[in-house]
Amino acid sequence: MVMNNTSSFLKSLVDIECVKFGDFTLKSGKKSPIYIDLRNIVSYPKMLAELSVFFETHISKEIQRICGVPYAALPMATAVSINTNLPMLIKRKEAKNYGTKKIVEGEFKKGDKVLLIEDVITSGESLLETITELESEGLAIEQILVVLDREQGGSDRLKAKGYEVQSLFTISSLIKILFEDGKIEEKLYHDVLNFIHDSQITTPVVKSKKKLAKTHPNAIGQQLLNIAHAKKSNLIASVDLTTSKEVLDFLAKVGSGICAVKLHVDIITDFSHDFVLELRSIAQKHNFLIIEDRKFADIGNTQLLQLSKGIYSIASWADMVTIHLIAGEASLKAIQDWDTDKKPGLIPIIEMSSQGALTDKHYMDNCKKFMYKYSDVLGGVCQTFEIDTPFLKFTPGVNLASKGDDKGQQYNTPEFVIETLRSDFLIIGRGLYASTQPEVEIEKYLAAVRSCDIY
Ligand code: S5P
Repeated sequence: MVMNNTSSFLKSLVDIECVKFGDFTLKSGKKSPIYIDLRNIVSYPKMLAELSVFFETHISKEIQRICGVPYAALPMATAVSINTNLPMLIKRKEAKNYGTKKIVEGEFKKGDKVLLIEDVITSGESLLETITELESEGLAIEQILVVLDREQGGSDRLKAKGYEVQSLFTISSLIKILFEDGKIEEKLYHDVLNFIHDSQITTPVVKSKKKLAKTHPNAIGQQLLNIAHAKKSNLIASVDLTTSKEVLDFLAKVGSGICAVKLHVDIITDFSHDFVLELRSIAQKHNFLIIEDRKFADIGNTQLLQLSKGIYSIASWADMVTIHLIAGEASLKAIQDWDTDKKPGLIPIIEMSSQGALTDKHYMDNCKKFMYKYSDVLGGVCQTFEIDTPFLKFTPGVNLASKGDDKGQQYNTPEFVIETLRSDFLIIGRGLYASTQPEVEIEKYLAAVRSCDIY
């Protein structure tokens, strides 16, 4: 029989160094008087069992499955599962080989009600990531139990998205008990309270598409923003398929959920004028724009020829094109100065998603020095680089089910790209077109981006 006593349990957390006091420097560079890492509990089975009893008193009757946020909460979830006989699921954390491994291990059916267990909540980022992945598998998040709330804004953030977080302990209740029991001095008690007060994580302000459209300098950019607002979608499907039929069939399935399609027209084996006509017609039907990802990277004169001539005659049908700025300002200016009836909006590639990309800070800062001067420029393709408002940030390397491929591509989740990288538009390739049911898959991406409230 496991005895349960809050005060003795919390004091034991200090004894086994899951809670430490001192002068710590956090990843952010900020100083903290307290350090919390509950992973060490695995070395103390009795405490793990005790923790499980704390959890059990809170579990809702509806729960059908238990899942721990990897890794710290996995043994906790296991202990609860054994004690309650509620079956457990494991959500993978490590990179998966594309399409070969499941993201959730264990038996379940769609709609199963899940209890999600987490050790510590700070910003709520890892909980949100796990929630998105479990929901994309059809599971319903019924209850979220956390051992310790650091009270820095994470639970409020989840609440704003409709998820209630219940915590066994809060950092202030922890230090209050430790102070009252004489385990810490009064000064330290107040230092920790002040630290909590000064460490609130503010939810990133995501730019509204409607507001941006009003100030965006480029008409095509405004059109893209208005479509995104109207369709409540900032998703751009990158269709790297190689026949006209495949491209058009795919767009018929996802067209209603995207604000633009991005093509690599030079990989389409049967490219023709008819294809362009059909493409434009489907784009009009579903109200999305067309980006040709040509990544121009030459001297001005050559770029104008590549835009207007050859079998593709890109400028005659593309609403936007991508362009590298490696050739310098004059090459960009050449397009800006090009006097023609039909000129696509320009999306410079500032920072690439691939492993080892040479687009370092020096390069990006140099792009920044001149790119905003040209009204043909809509914004930029980048990852961490910050785009100045009202220009637009486009981010590829987005995938719900994979962390990367074996050819250097690196992926982030839609939520991370919106909330942390603060991107305006997400470019999704294989995440959609490699799916056997893209019309189903796109709903998962839409649910993820819509949960970020960006319209
Ligand atoms: O940095 C970049 C820039 C681009 S435009 N990284 C990218 O992956 N892209 C393009 O986005 C790439 O050429 C491909 O068409 C798409 C990503 O496809 P996915 O299948 O990896 O999602």
